[in-house]
Amino acid sequence: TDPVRLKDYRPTPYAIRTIDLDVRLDPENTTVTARSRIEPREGTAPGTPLVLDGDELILTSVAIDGRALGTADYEATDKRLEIFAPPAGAFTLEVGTRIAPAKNTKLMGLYRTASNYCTQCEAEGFRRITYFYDRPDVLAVYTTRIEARKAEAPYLLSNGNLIERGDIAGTDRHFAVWHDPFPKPAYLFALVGGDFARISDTFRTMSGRDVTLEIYVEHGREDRGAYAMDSLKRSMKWDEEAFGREYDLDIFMIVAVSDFNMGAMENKGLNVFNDKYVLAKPDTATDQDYANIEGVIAHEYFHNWTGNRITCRDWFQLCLKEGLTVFRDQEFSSDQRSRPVKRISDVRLLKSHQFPEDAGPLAHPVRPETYHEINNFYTATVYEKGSEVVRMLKTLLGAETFRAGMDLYFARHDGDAATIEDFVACFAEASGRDLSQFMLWYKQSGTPELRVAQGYDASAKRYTLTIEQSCPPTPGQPTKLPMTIPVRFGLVGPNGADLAFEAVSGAEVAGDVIVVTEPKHEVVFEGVSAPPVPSLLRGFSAPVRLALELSAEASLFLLASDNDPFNRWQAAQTLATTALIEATRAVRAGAVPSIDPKLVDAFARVAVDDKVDPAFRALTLALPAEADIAREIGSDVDPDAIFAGRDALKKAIATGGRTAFRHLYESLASAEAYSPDAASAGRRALRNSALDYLAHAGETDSVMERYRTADNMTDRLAALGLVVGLGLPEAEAALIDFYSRFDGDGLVIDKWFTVQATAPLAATLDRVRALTEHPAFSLTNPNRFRSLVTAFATGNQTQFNRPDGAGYAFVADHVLTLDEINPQVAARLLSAFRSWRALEPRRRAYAEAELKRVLDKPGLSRDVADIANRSLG
Ligand code: BAL
Ligand code: ZN
Repeated sequence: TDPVRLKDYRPTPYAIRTIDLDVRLDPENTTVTARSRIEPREGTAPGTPLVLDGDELILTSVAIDGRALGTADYEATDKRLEIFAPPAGAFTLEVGTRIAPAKNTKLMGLYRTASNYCTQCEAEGFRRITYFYDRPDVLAVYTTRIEARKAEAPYLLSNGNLIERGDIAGTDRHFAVWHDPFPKPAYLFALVGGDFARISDTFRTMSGRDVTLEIYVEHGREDRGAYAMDSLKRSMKWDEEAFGREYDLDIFMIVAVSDFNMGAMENKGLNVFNDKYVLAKPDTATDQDYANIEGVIAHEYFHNWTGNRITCRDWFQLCLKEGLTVFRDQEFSSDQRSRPVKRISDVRLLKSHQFPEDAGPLAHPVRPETYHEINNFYTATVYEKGSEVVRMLKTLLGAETFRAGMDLYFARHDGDAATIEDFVACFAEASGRDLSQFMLWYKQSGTPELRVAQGYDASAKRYTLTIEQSCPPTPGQPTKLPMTIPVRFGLVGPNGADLAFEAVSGAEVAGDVIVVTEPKHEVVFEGVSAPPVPSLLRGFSAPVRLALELSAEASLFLLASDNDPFNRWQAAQTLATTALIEATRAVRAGAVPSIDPKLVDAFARVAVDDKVDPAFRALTLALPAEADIAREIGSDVDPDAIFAGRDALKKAIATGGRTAFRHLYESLASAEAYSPDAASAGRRALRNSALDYLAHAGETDSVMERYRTADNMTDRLAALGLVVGLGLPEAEAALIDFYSRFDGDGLVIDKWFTVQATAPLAATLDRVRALTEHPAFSLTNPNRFRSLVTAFATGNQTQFNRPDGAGYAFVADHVLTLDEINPQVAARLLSAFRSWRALEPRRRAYAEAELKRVLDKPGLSRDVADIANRSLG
């Protein structure tokens, strides 16, 4: 089939101004009546057909202005409804449809979760509820009446404000009517009906309005909602302070559900959440869970302005709301926690998820120009790289001008369905800069590379940086144009302070940012008193790869002395990466890797440097992941060799730093009650890192003791991960103990599945296969499925990439099975193959054969077919 193309964008011939929905909930037979006020747009010729989207709908009635249409007046399939000749001028269309939420396993549209009803409409789910213009540039005012049996659904919720509710006399049913005054696209519609526990609070906005806040959770989980509520209130306040954005309805609701394809959804006034991003208490949620909850609550709330008040013209503009909103939630978390620690965590995520995407067959621009299935574009590129692009705008323009550009964007486009051009134009106007070259960040895929060489002329006190940019070919884009790349930098002098310079030429340098725009710059600094060590890309000021030959001494110096914390962390990563590539090479050559004692010593010193924030130390001690090393190696990858090389480095650091780690582990013991704040979480992370190294030095006694005495999930899970991952003799007993403690608690059992699925052991595949038969596993619940099968495919480099191909076959089997149930989650699983071309020939052949086997299956969903096609393309 033909793809959808950005260049083919046309507005609809008709506008839909209002829609009144009447939804009568029933598991097998829900009826939906949609009454829409429709008018032709300017220039639409009278009699132009009205063509609405649908998906798996049963049409029961169509009427215009109160008159039922005859079968000669329209054509209905389960994919579309065409009214051949609508009246000239405005008219009211009434469409009746029937749906079966209990049979909806795709979890798009209206579906069942536990014994409740909920909806997911982004991107194209509303068409599974009624026939409509299911696209983001059709903005209507929604009034929603919901009716259900009172016992089945005591709560009936939708977008906006509640305007009426009551019992239906003489029946066991009741109803509620919600009205959302803000025009919105269909993807932001939501409806929930069910029985929940409710947590309530209020927030007073900056203009003094009181907003009711409600979080709905499964009965019995009331004690797990406090952190989400607290995060919500902090988000609301932060958006007022940081961006001047105030909430606009009288009520803001969050509903936590256990069956959800995505993380959460920003429906106007009624966010629906995967419950893993709402529910937390210390003995069931890790510090990472708490941080994720804070971030996702903030993200969905921030969408109220960046996404809802200003939405996207078409799905190609997805990054307009997603990249920007990720940027906003990252800034929020930075302000709530530690900025450097947050930055490092975000860059780790970018490098481990987005860089591989950009380097493989699924690479696409931040704003793609074609798609077959939009669900497959909710990617790290659109989200995380999209956020980096916004961050670069701020770096280039400065904080004040950036804020002025945002203010202009909100003022000018409130109520619009906008484009990336609209967004960037606001910053061009606020700054007076020409941002046309900057637009390439939205259009060109692939990770640019900066090649840097340096020279110092002592007699002239002149320092030169030669900077060359390039970008590798990516699907559909064999050649690239040079981009605008902000390089934040410092010239670090012998005492660790940045050296001053008297003049600079060869590139625009604004403050501490070199603005790279040409294929090659010779940046000449005059009046530099001593040979510096360059600290480039401070704070990771651009999402690029940096190729700069620095000696180990220079990297060690930066690790100890750079005043930019990000680049101190980066220096450790660079040192470790170099060592890991070497070690991997040695393993493949059949040799024993030799590890530089200076590196070991540097890691041990970082571990016990009390002047440094524990969270930062923990991040510095975390070696690059196997997938990161694979990406650095780039081709002919042997995951077993990478694992062995990494294990050798880890053991060398563990053994060499044993005393330091023992000291650290003991000195960080705490008698305090658990608190999820960033400082306490940092101490736990560092202590668990010390435990990890001790275990790798063979001191495994501490691990089981840690498991038994843990008083919170962070510590218990860290210990369980080590016991199982190292295949210690106590593993089985620990797994049985863990299961029995948390039996019936789905989100915790997910952790139990993941620990087993990600163990780098030869027996893992058989175990995972057996666990798919476990009563707690489920093909229909996305969290359960992902915690086992997707975790195996994406979190277990050696076992997914088994040399016999059995890991690939297992995953492909599950892609095919799940495709018939939930294509979106199946397609996501298949993208685990995205780096297959970089593998050594034998594994590559097995992976390719499995991708082909998937593609050859008749009746494949568009979601899975698209990933399979592009992966092989
Ligand atoms: N809009 C889909 C979920 C999210 O990014 O917030
Ligand atoms: Zn989002």
